Amino acid sequence: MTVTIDVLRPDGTQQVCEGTYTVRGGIIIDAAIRLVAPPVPYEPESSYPTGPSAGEPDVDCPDLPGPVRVGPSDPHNLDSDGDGTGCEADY
Ligand SMILES: [Ca+2]
Repeated sequence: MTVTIDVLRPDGTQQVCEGTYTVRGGIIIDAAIRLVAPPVPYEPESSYPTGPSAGEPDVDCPDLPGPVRVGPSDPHNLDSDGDGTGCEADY
């Protein structure tokens, strides 16, 4: 039996493992599981609050208390370096 396992570790990183279980008589008698992808750091941007939506009047960084998550659309042009987080430090 071939399996793929998504592992969410206690520190917030994610791993993907896959491998083969050998089952005989309803009992797992052997398992060969290996790591497929290295740990992916938990998306730090998700700890920021979501930025203003496109429907609001124009918002600039001084109007906000700190960094915000803007996503790829960035309707208020708050993300100068395009990494998905607006108003990081340079305002
Ligand atoms: Ca940015």
